[in-house]
Amino acid sequence: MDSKKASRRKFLKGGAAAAAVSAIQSATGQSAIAQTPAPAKRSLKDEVAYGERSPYVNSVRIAVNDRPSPDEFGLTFHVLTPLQDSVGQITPSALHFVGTHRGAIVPDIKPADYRFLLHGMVDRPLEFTLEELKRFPSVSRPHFLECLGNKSRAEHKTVQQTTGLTSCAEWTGVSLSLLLKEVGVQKGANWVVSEGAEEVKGAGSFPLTKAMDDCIVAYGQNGEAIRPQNGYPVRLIVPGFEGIYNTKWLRRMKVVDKYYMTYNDYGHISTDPKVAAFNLQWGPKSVITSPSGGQKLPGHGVYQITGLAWSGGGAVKKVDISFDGGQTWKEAELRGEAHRMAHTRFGMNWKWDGQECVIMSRCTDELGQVQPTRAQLAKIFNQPADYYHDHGVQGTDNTVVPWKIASDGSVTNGLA
Ligand SMILES: Nc1nc2c(c(=O)[nH]1)N[C@H]1C(S)=C(S)[C@@H](COP(=O)(O)O)O[C@H]1N2
Ligand SMILES: [Mo]
Repeated sequence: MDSKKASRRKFLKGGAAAAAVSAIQSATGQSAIAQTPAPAKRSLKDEVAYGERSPYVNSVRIAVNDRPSPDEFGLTFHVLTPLQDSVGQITPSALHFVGTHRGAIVPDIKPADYRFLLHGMVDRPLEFTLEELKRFPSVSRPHFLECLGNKSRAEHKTVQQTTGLTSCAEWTGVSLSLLLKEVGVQKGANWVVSEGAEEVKGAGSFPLTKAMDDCIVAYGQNGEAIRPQNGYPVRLIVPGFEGIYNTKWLRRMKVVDKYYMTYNDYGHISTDPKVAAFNLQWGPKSVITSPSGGQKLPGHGVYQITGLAWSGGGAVKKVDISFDGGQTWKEAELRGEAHRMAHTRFGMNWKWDGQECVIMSRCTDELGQVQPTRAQLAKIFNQPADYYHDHGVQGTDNTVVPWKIASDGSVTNGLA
């Protein structure tokens, strides 16, 4: 079947927009990963009470299948967001990635029993109920979360596997700084340690300057209560920092003079300056979500290259796209509001000529930080250019992910 001809016919018949739409539909339809779940039969009463997505929409999370499971939820290490199907900038709560690890089961916390204790080097330690937290003025902001484990590797087939441990939701709650003012932070305090309610507690330390800056003690996610897997009823949001600091099922925060080396802090807070530079806060990062690995372009013609960009350092300033392995770059359009520490949609109109090529995106944030390629990172650390192919990236991996488009339109991992 001559797909080039077919695509040209469509192009002539329906115009550029129709051709692009049909190309993308067929591209996502060929995703090797998404499985159609049997549409659940719900009663009309349930449908009226709480809406359900169309049975024709079958985008699903998948397990990280290359790491053994220590826990009971999902029987997997972490659960990946289907970025290949994403539109816009917000991840639906049901598709938000989930960090499930270290023996944690999803705690069942009754809202009436919930308490948050704020203590340590403070004048008046206080315990808040959920209702009390809701009596403070609320803030609502979109922020991305990203797990340190979000590292692309050559053997990953899809963008869900290379990059699916990041999501972006609108979080609603109380400014942590307001609660800290309420308890009165004492002189000499420099760090906070926060703790979750489950057995392994998910405790972690981060600097008081961050706690006083823009953190949210959140009870809302995308306009409703936080989902149990994401920390119901209350979690911490530490914008731009590694996922692990965003303590779910938040039970306690202690204001302290220096970091505690908790179980979680090992491997995250580092005294080695080379590694420390790549921890705590995410650098500028982006990935092309379509076309991406596992998809197939049905023929040459007009497409949208689209993806997501974000940075722990603030707002996305610009995104560039390269078609020649990173030698030359062309600025993409931002196709949504660039919020600070939030996924930002970018796109570019693109006419594929049917030739083999490698496409990749590069984010620049409001601080002027530029997302590196793996070769550039290797140069900084004085390693051979292909070092990270075998070793992976230490610390937070914000390196460029290339997609290779073959002349038959199939898209594969350019790191391979
Ligand atoms: N209490 C608690 N909080 C936790 C964790 C945990 O295991 N327990 N995991 C952390 C890690 S490693 C990550 S990446 C994020 C994931 O948040 P999400 O599951 O809502 O995506 O939660 C963090 N908060
Ligand atoms: Mo994580």
